[in-house]
Amino acid sequence: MAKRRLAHMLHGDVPSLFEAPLAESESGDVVLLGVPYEGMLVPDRHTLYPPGSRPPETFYSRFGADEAPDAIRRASVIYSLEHEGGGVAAELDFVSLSDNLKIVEAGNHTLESAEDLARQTSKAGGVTITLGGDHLVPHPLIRGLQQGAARRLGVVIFDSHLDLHPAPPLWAGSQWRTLIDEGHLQPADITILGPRGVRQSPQEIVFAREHNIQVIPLLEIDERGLPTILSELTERMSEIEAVYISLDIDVVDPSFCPAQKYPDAAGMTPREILTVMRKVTSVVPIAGFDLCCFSPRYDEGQRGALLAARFALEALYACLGAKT
Ligand SMILES: [Mn+2]
Repeated sequence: MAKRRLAHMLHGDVPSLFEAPLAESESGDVVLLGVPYEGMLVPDRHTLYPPGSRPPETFYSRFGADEAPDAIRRASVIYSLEHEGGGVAAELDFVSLSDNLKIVEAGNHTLESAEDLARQTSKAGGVTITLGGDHLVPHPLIRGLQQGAARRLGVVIFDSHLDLHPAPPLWAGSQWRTLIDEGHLQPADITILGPRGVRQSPQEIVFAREHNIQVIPLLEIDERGLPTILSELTERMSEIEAVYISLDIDVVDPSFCPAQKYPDAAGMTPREILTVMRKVTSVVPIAGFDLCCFSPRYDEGQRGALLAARFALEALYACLGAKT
């Protein structure tokens, strides 16, 4: 019996995401990339560490999101497009992903080069699927996507936190506000699903309410039920031209994924998240997806990396709908 070999290696012992072919040009229906960026670390309200620094861990902060893209790629061979048939998806009536989408892996990028790549990709009509990195990562991606093809872009954010701080403008707690300030997003087109716990600040919810950003805490999903929330969400998105989905892994219950920068017990289940992704992208074409704040050094048996890869796979499924 012939031994199976990994089909596409990105660098060293790291395969490409889903073993997708490496990009020779940036054009594809779907461009997969990593942004192993973790910077502007904020250990307290008065100190900001520059990108690339490695401050000591504290009780309040975990690091290691810059190690996430390669860890997720390693786990993603479970979902390899090199399986017989090229990624035949049970959830899509056994359609082959590779036969219906040109999927390329563009490797790891800086914030700056990710923005360029997103611009070229959306200009060519493609979708970006990005492995972060901390939660600043959607900032350059959305900027680039909007520069390449300006659309009324809705954003569905899964996060335990609002990330609507006023300053500093470029860190993983202010990115949505900065995108609004820069004119790339309209506040009313933003929905934040899943906030819970006490790691919140009053000024963020004041800003959200004043600007009509839809915030749906996890408790509201529990009390009113996901089907009701989803029908209101899709109704609200009826005038949206495309949707960008941003998934902070800390929205997930840490029992499913312990490898989080800011864990908080009793979160969303993976299948709830997949259901929302599926429903939203069935009514609005997907423009891009990112998964952020995964820290592999806290993972157990690739449990979190496998889940992260599964979320990226769901985004890939959504791209089939965006194309047809
Ligand atoms: Mn968060």
